[in-house]
Amino acid sequence: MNSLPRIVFLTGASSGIGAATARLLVQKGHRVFACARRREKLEALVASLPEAVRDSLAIRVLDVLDVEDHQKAVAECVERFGGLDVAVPNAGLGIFDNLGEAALEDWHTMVDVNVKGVLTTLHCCLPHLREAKGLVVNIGSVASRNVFPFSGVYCATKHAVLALGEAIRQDLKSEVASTTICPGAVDTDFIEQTHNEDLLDQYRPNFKKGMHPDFIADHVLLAIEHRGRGVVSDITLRPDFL
Ligand code: NJP
Repeated sequence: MNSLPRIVFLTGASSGIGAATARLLVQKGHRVFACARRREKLEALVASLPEAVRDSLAIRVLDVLDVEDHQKAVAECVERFGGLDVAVPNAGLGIFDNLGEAALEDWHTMVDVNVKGVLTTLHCCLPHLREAKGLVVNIGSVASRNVFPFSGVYCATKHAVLALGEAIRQDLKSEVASTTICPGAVDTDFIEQTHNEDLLDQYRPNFKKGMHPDFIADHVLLAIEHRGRGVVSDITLRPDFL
């Protein structure tokens, strides 16, 4: 891996964990190519930074499901910053409902974004990561190892993310390292994707009491800055109240 600063390709940068990660990494001297669909949120992210570090953040509208545009975005990142050392395929969502009542479309959306989107980011970034002896920081979940009621398909997608991190470790270990961060509840917009009103009323207070997204960002930074000393393979982070 190159010496500091690292060049980071980040998805899901418009809110929550992704926005917190972009903000922290840039303030710590790294360069971040930050992608998401909502341009106005990405612009607000830039505006939230001190002027002196704004050049280290590039923003790019990207739907992670658009494979061709994903390839273009990665090429633009390399062109803009001169390489790519770290991929953080953070874009993801959970739509919670009873398995017997959920819409097939919602299952497909979760699989598409949380699994196929992550795989697309990885595939597009891999040649550059291999060249840089880089790092993938996946955002798994406590749902990567457990199954919770009303979130079975979400749990299945996050099991896949953890498996992918282990696959990177096994197949690419001399070239690319992998870290999977497995958080419990984080206070972001995440729960608002659920349309089942009863579950929303039940779950919202728990997510509100969840970890601050900055706490997750701190561990993305830790994984990146420890590269070269040892690999943080996976970390589970839980809120104080659990
Ligand atoms: O949620 P939120 P988090 N193409 O809703 C983006 C995991 N996690 O920060 O496109 C591109 O604030 C969306 O951007 P936009 C979770 O599974 C969370 O909590 O503009 N981007 C937004 O930036 C996920 O993997 C908790 O709408 C797409 C971002 O994804 C990660 O943390 C617990 C997209 C979602 O930001 C970040 O989620 C846990 C698409 N098609 C794991 N679809 C938690 N919050 O409690 C969505 O264990 N995005």
